[in-house]
Amino acid sequence: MEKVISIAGSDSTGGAGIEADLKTFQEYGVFGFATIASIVTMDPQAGWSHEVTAMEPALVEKQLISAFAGDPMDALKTGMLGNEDNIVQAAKMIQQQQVKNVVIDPVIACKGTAEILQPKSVDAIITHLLPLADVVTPNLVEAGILSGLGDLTSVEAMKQAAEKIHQLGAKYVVIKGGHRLPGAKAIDLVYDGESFLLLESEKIATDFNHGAGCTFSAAIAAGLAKGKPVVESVRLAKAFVTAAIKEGVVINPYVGHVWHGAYTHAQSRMNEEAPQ
Ligand code: PXL
Repeated sequence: MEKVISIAGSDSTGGAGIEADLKTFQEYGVFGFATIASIVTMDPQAGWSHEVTAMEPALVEKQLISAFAGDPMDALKTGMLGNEDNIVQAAKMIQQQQVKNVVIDPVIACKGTAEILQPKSVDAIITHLLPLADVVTPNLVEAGILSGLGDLTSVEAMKQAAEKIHQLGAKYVVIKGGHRLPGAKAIDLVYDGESFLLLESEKIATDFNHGAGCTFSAAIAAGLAKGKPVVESVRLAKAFVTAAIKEGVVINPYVGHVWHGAYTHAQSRMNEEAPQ
């Protein structure tokens, strides 16, 4: 069975982060491993603002050593790593283990807070992780920060950002235009250093899409682990996350999550009677 590891933050509400990744891996039928690098908490008393608490790098390293004790992983993805040391730690393990199919979700900004990583950590993502990335999956804000181009408001600007980010070492750059890009379509741009591919879908009118970014990159990693080529993995991940957004779930008065089981109709599973 294929094995995939997520090195990311925990979201106790179950929508984003490690929780999203493991649910997605399970839906893809690959075996999910995890290393918790940070814990993201949200405050209902303060407008659901997000706070990131990084785990101790030594504890991150111990988790990684545990996870990598067996046969090689078939894919790896990173998410909210919390600080510079944990970014370096993740990069060290990827290199030591010569991990293939590395998907870097450069989590810098999420909806709850415009920027949740310090500039030093952003530099560390650029220096240590992008050169190891088979695929990097920034949203529009993150692509603007990583490329140094700032606000991206058109497909043309996304293309320029993709070129810059590719120069930083990522083999495939997948920029998620999402709901932020003006216009009726949700446009993702895929760039492999030679040509641009635009993947378009209708924008879905919903506020219940927390976890979409994590789910998308986890789905790409799972597709790669199953031996699918990058572009096919991205296309399948887009279909997977689009279904998950369409069936978003209200969680509390502040947030609604994507439903990771939508694509596979997971809610209709395990309804049979127990064997006698
Ligand atoms: O969407 C970015 C993100 C990543 N990882 C974790 C999160 C969030 C946003 O809330 O909680 C754990």
